[in-house]
Amino acid sequence: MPRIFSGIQPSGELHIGNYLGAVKNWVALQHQHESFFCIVNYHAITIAFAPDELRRRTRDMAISLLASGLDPARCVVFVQSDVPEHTELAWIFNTITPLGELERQVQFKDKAGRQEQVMAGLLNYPVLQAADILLYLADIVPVGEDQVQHLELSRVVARNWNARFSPDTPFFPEPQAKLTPTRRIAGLDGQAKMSKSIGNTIGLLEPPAVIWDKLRPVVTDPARQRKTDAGDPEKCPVIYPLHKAFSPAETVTQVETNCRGAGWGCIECKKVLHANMEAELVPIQVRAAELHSTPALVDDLLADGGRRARAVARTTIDAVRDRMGLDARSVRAAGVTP
Ligand code: AQP
Repeated sequence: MPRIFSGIQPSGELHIGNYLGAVKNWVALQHQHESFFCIVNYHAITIAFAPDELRRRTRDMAISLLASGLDPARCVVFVQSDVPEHTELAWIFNTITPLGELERQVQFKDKAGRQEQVMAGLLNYPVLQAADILLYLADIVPVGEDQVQHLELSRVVARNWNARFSPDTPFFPEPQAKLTPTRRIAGLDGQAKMSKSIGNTIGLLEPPAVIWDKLRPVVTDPARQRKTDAGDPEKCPVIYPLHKAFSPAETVTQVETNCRGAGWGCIECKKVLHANMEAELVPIQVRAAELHSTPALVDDLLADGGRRARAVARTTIDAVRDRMGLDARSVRAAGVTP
């Protein structure tokens, strides 16, 4: 059974871009694969953060993932810092990753441009990501489109390490990205991707009234100045893609007809979307509220996930150390007392 791994940063509230681009896919895939889903708090500290807030957001992220449908009986849900092998493997991979590969990563250039001072951790972010994935020897990585370049780097890392330390039979698989039909959800500004750090998001757990306040002013096809103007759904950057994600196929067809034929105004169209979003999100919000009232249960689930993940990670690291001459056994074999 191919193994899958994916991660999400506890850098803010889980938003519908994360949900549609990644998490919804994880929920479906957990039934078909041995699956590891990680809250990547070591990634989240590559930009400014407050420790107490990070702690709270880590548990909140776990609640959102569990409420979305990740089932610890079917998959491993855990926190990255509970498995120290992630940083150990990342260091090893840093020694075989050319600097130029990191400097040309689009996400690095984008995030670095928004920082006053750029730390080395931001540059090395994709190396840690390669370690996250390869530690579990994962073949498939369900992610949004923004992560495709990082995945390419993970393949380069796997290839470089295999060529050097396991040339006859590749030890690490070269993981493949698995995208959803909603691989890139635009933010409420209609331009940048929806992103926690930009703040152009709709949170998965935001009450329907708040979601409506956010949807109402969202830009639609600029050619539609009045309700009677015909529009083009393809030029509607936020609402039409969200209809495709949340509304049934027959509603999407109605949206297309009523936009092109000026049958519905944009507010009417947004109301239909809002109702369909409410139908999908409210049950998740109810489950999240229940989990919020039992924080000890959530912590126990994460601790158990950490133990299960660590057992797998340990096996990989032992094999890596062995092949690289880093294990105590090889030191002893050379006649040196450690
Ligand atoms: N707008 C998006 N559309 C589709 N997929 C998205 N993802 C993120 N934004 C969108 C996918 O969600 C998963 C988890 O993302 P992450 O939080 O680990 O990192 P990110 O991509 O950097 O997400 P954000 O919201 O933009 O966080 P910040 O602002 O903290 O960096 C990934 O699979 C991602 O592709």
